[in-house]
Amino acid sequence: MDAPPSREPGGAPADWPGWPAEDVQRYRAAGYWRDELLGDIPAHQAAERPHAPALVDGERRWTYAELDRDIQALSGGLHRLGFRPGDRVILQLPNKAEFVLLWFALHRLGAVPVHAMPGHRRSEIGHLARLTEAAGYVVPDRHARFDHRELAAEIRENHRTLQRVIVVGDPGGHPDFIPFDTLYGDGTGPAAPPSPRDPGDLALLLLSGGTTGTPKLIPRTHHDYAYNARTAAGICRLGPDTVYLAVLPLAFNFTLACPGILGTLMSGGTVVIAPNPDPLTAFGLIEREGVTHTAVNPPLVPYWLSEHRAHRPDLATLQLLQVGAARLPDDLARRIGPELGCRLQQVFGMAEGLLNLTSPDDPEEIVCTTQGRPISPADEIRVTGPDGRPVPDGHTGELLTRGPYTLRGYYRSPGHAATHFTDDGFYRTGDLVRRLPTGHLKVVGRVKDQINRGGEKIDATEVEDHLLAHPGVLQAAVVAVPDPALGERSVAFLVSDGAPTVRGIAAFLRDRGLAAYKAPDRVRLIDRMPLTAVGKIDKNALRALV
Ligand code: OOB
Repeated sequence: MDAPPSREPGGAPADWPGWPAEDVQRYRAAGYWRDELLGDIPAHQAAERPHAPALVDGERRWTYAELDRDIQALSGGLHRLGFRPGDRVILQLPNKAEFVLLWFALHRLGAVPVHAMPGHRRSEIGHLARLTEAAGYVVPDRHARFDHRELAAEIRENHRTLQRVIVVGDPGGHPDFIPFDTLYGDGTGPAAPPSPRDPGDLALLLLSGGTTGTPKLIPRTHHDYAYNARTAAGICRLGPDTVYLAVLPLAFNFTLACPGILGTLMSGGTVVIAPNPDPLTAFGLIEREGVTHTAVNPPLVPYWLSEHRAHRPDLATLQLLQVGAARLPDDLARRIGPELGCRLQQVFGMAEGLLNLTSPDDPEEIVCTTQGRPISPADEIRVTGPDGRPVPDGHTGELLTRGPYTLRGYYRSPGHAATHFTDDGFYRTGDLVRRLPTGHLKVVGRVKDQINRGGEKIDATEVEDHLLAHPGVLQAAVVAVPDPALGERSVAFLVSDGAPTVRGIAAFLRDRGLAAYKAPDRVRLIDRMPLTAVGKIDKNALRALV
């Protein structure tokens, strides 16, 4: 049976299954797990290289000593507000330095950041608040023409445990919301008492792309997350000279730890934050800051190539462009090196753990046509056919995995154990892959009921459940269809006694508090749903209609 890894309030053993005791021992003995606490990373670097540049956001800059000082002060402020070790705190911030500062300050205190994306709304945040019994919620004042304070007020109203709202910016008409800047105090107050956390404890909660209607939470420990970031940093050869540009959302596991922000800071390098994913913004920052590494998703690649052609920026410092989160077409992959003058690295990862990277040493053909191979020698891979038996290399099957940074079960969700995990602890990724004899994986499809809209994952069941609440909708099915720009788009097939439009449906889903990116791109009305032999909605038949 799984050994409980934690006795802390944030990671009570009943909340999530950890790794079995023999695996814990094995991962520690092999040196994968090194008893690191994520909150200690800035302090370690501040001792080693206090004056080296750590973080850049626009005109604001922090050396490691300054970063560590600010994190200490913030942790003291959080403690004075009443946050305690093990408390879960929902962090919903756009790409700003405050995300990094607060993330580490929460760790210093021993609190657990719960990652929300900037686009999440009442439905998603309410679910996070309920499931985690979060003690706090951190929001920007306004972002992307949305007033997050209004949402925060509504969430707090409906969730007893969630009393403290921290606003980065202007708290507006909410006098009891806490302005971020006041957390520093006068800068001389004591830091939070040393965190009593164990590296095996719950460190953060990531939101899964989901396939079962309600978004699931992924427990990540200090041990496994630090290992994830450190190993990826090694493969990408990060060091003190690395300048990493964070283009994708900071809350995304890819940007944070693959190797991203954590891998860079663990290596003594500099993190530069891009306020938006616009290629011209990125080019400007690459030139100004001498960026060496960055990461984007496949839909951004054509924009990078065309803007590069049009503006001819000087990208001489850029060594590696990581592309992942959705399938990068081979032909697009082949253009990156010659046109941008940097190396491509394909990244096939998942919030649940397993991370695959192509290596700077891989032949060009492998880099352009595979999604990499597992970063750890302890990653166990199975590729299985519909009968659950392993298929030979080169054949398509579902990817199953187990290892030192892949979860053994979701947070507070024992009911999902049987569907998402095998009896011996392998996670069923729902991805269809082919494995080459070299161990590299090609992602060729998926068995999970999900739409990958340019890297943003949409759980079909979650959207269908909301659609069925529409008074005019009798039956609903959401499917992915190929799209030249995003890779995939979502189409909702509806049996309806009205004539709902894309806009009408989007407004309806928005009123229900669903993130806007989950609204179907197209709506098709049909007379009746095609059914399979066992009476389930036949999504293959629906896809064939498009
Ligand atoms: C990343 O994480 P998630 O949790 O948003 O999504 C994971 C899923 C995978 O199971 C797979 O279906 C898909 O996204 N995916 C890819 C892919 N990378 C992810 N499908 C095809 N090709 C790829 N290169 O998306 C994520 C996490 C860490 C690093 C990078 C991506």
